[in-house]
Amino acid sequence: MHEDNQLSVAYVGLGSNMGDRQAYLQEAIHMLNQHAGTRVVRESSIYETDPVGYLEQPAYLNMVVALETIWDPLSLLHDLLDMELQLGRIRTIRWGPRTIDLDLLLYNHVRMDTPELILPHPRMLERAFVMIPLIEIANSFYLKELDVENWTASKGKEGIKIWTPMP
Ligand code: GSY
Repeated sequence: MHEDNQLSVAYVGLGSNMGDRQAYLQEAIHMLNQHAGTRVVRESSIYETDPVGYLEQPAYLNMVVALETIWDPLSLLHDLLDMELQLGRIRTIRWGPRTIDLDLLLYNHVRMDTPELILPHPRMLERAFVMIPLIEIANSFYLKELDVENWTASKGKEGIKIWTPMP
């Protein structure tokens, strides 16, 4: 828990490309809200995105949520890893398919670099599937140090589209 009991703001990236992808995203949001001391305060749209990195895998659904939490960054990270396990995430191929991926992207204005956790997330600026939903919901206060204007000008939205479930 945070020493001063203050609420912190964290942004978490969600991704799924196995099974009922939307149900995994919804279940993850439910688990975050059920977790004592944490609540989801904003949700981006859901995007369907072409796989990045390891290409021989199905398309992902990606989104970003904003949390208010009493937990410090490492406790929150451990809780996210725990939720991934509960949702059936098995780490086989490093960049391979997964039921759910929960990435801690930003935590207040914290900058840290430890073997366990790097903040802001070290690869987020290379990933349109993170940045597009993040920019949709993030308070500019949390983005200003990330040179987002430059990012928006230089990157396309190729392979990323708003996802609408089949009726
Ligand atoms: O980093 C998260 C897992 N992941 C993703 C993802 O969430 N979305 C897309 N589009 N490609 C990805 N490649 C990996 S690994």
